[in-house]
Amino acid sequence: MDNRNLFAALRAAFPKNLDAIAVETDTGLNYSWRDLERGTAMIANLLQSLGIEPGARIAVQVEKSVEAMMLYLATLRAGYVFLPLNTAYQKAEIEYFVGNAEPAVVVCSPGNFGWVSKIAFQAGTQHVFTLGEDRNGTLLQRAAQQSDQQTPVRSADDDLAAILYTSGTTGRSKGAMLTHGNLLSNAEVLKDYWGWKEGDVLIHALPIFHVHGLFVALHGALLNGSKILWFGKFDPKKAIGRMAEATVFMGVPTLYTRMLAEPALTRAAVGNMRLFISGSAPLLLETFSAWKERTGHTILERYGMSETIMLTSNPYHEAEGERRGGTVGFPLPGVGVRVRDEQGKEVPAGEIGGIQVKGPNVFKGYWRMPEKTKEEFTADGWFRTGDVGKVDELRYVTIVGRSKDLIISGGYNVYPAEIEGYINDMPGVAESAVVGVPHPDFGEVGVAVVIAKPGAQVEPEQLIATLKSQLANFKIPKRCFVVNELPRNTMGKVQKNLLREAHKALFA
Ligand code: MLC
Ligand code: AMP
Repeated sequence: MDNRNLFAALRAAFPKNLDAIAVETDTGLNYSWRDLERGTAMIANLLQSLGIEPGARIAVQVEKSVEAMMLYLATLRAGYVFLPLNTAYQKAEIEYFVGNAEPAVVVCSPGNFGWVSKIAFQAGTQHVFTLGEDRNGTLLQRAAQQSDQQTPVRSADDDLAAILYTSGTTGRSKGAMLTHGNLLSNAEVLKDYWGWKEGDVLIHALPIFHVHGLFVALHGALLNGSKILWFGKFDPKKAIGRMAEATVFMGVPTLYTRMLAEPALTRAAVGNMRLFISGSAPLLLETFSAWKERTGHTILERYGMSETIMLTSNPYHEAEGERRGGTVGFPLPGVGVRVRDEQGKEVPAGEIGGIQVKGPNVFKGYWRMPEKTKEEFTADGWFRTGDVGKVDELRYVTIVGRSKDLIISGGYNVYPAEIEGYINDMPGVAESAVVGVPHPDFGEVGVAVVIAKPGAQVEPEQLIATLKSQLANFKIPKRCFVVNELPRNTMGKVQKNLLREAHKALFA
């Protein structure tokens, strides 16, 4: 059997000269390929020295750093399962993920050790380490005592590599289980499809706890042995400032609109660039066109999700077709995409329905939720994405909406049902509805519409402040309205479309 361990495949693509620079950070640090090789070996040895079972989960909530990336690679290398967590998550959110995943190891920021370790120990986790932004914390102290030699474990396509929590179509967060085969096959397809070549340099400006920054961007560069210009946090001025030395950029639409607001974004500034990729949220035609006008580059939009990694992409090579704004391109090679109506019947080309997907990229199921997993697949084995769209005669896929009640804000997913749950628990609140409305910076943001209990007084500012103390900041509705009633249909269901319509110009 071939070793399908993802780390082993990425390692095999390192350049011959291990002393060349692999990562250059915005704080002026340089890491060679040898540093990545040695650092990941030492962390992998540390994990293996803990005596934990193969397949154990390593949950990680730390600020972005090259060492955090190495921790991800070391987890793969040692045969464990990486569980990344958004740094914005607060106590209740972490309690749920850690309780559900039962990780053997939790790694958190030094400043959060108090509350995170308490949650972890209560969930039965035996090992809690810290990792700070500046190469500080107990993880690296302990890893420093380990050997820098380690043989990557052997993995089969079906072995778990990562679990990403996502709310999918409804309800509580579910852990999407991704295998070495899912991640490696997708990375291999994209390397070819996006024309990665010698000399490419990637600007990495996304967080590394979701599909886009952790998998698509990182695997892309590493599988090509390409240097990474590393940004701890996205800064439009600084990103543009490095483009003369880079060739590939990946971002969510907010990153593109923020760069467009910079006068420094000129044709000359991007003269060395080969490819701009957008995804995770709809790219407005307006942004697509403005980018082309200003830079001469046609942004390549692609479509993906936690459960499937990348499933469609606009073409890189002109011979395969043009990059069409407003579409997410073609199903990737080896990936099946089809559109079905509500009865599960095939719809004609160009007609709208539910997007379904099948292929080596599709996840293994939701962690410890076989019933939920079954619900999301059709009888003939296709995964229901929860996105609504069409495939035209030329095979271009267009997403027109979502059947899942989901807001995508600056590339992060916000589930109205979760926010409504918190609001409804507040004293004085009878009921609430959270809807997404257009926003010039984040694309879409949440707005809460709330009904107070008879005789009770609900203050919007107070409500928002309470939510801020409970939930990740990007989930907080940007506005709150207290009203007497919510629009309902004859079945009594809240008509969110009418609320969206009523508030659509709030941030225009
Ligand atoms: C930050 N804020 C947001 C927000 N990000 N509000 C709504 N939506 C967001 N995405 C708010 C904070 O709550 C805070 O408000 C204020 O903005 C400043 O916070 P910040 O952290 O300093 O913001 P900033 O650094 O400007 O972050 C914006 C951003 C970031 C766009 C750079 O959100 C980001 O990196 N987004 C990328 C997400 C991503 O990688 N998605 C990929 C998912 S993978 P206050 O009120 O508290 O001050 C996926 C699959 C696929 O979807 O296909 O790729
Ligand atoms: P996540 O759960 O974070 O993986 O989010 C996945 C969802 O993001 C998909 O189901 C889509 O709704 C959305 N998405 C990703 N890429 C695009 C895109 N290019 N255009 C529109 N929506 C997208």
